Amino acid sequence: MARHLITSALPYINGIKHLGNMVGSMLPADVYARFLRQTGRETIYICATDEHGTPAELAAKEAGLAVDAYCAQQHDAQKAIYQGFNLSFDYFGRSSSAENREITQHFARKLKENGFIEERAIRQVYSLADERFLPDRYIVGTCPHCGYDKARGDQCENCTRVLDPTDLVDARSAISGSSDLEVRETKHLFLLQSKLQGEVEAFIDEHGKDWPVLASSIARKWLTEGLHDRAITRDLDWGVPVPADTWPELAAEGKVFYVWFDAPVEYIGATKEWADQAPAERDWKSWWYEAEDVRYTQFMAKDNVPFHTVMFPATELGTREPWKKVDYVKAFNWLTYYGGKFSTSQKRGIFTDAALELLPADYWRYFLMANAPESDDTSFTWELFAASVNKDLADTLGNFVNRVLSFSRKRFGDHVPAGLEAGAAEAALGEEVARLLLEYQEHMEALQFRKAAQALRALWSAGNSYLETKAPWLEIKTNPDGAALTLRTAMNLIHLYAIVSEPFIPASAAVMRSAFQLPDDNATWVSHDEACSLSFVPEGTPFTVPPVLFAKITEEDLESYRERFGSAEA
Ligand code: B3M
Ligand code: ZN
Repeated sequence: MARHLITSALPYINGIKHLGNMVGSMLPADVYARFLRQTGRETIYICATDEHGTPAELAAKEAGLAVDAYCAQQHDAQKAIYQGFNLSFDYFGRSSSAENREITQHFARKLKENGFIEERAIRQVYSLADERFLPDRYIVGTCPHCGYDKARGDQCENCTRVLDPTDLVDARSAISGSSDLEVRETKHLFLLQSKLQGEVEAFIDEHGKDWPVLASSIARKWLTEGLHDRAITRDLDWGVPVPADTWPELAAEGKVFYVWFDAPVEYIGATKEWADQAPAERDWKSWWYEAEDVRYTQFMAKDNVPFHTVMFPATELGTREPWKKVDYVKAFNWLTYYGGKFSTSQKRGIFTDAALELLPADYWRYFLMANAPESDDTSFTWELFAASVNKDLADTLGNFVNRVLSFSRKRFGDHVPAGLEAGAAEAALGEEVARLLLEYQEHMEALQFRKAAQALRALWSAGNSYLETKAPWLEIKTNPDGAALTLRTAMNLIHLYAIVSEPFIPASAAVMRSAFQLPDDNATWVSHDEACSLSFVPEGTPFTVPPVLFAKITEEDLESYRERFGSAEA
């Protein structure tokens, strides 16, 4: 049986992520990892903060901190939020780790040995006042197209045109403001992707055919445009240094690798960080090197697809070593906020820290996954969110659990009642539940999360329909043993829900599960037969009534959310 390796795109270090980042990478990876573990597959889920590059340097500067201190602080802040969302990483690492430095440098050496990296001289802007070369983003000036006076050297934020630093009028350094700039020649390392075009194409032909169209079409588009050789070093203080044993001159000049060169390598680096915590039990290399029995699934938003399907595979292929390459790329469209972009810089939309302050993680997890932007963008609105939480979580699931347990306790005490043997209605219910469970599993195996959520919802609804039909609150008057059977059956459903809902709503699932004091509740998943017979919670099992699982979102709540976060009208 295959072992499963799962990674989600590494959240960039420069600040707290928004819900769009969450649903486009980490959350679906977590749901999938939980499902695989529950269904008995050996699985590791690895992620990390992506810490290098100019945006990290700039954000640190703005925060008035040294960049390493800034990254350490932001890493901890992000990690705490992901714990709050119940993301079950096996390891959440840092791309600035020693492990990543070592492996990234190894990759670069191998690429050079095999003729896929070469030094080239390029002309770049040098700031005499700052005594350093300036990356494009560190140069600001007036846009030649629209006249905006804070345009950056790579792009004008105002008219969105892509720029070259030499296009700017009155160019100056973003660090010191000095306009004492000159163009100098400097050497950089280039990854000769053009030489690897054919091999990457063959890789996509072989693996990409099973991927969602979103992922494979982006990969093919890039290949059709042709792979260009790419500068993979930068003049920054912060990054993986170019190894001095291989490029002494560039190392002496303080060059570091470009962030997109070392970031994907951190998937491997973080796996090594994980293993380094318990070297006796964990073998990072077995997951990545000659790992034929590993199935590797990546999660990411669509803008990250080219780097993962083309650039990183090219890097891996060029080492001429048997590094594990991605088997399946699950890519996502955008989550929008009332149809507009979530924006970190403009603080538009809902950020993950604010979301957790407002409501428990399960509300977000369920809503986001049930509405995941799989085949299209999803527009977040508070109205849709409230409707979905109130109807599915509060009315359908939460209410079922509470109603069944409190009614049974009231009439039969705090043990699962005995009553009649299961009859025709229970047999029909069992069959229906088994069928829906199979559907649910199939969608999860196929990483079709919206459909999986639909099937899960249908499972919850099946319980409600059964309860409405049997109406134990009436049955009790004429046929108490029949009412007891109904409640016992419903309690079995609650236990089943506790198990199968866990990937989506792990905290609530744990509460449901702990309602019954079963002698050995080590069930990981529900088998077909168990679903049919609905008899894992035997009569006489003690139970407690948990507090209300999901509170409804009221009109007043809605008002205050819209006011605080803005909405369509705002
Ligand atoms: N950090 C995603 C981003 O910031 C980027 C992903 C790296 S995955 C190796 O858009
Ligand atoms: Zn402009």
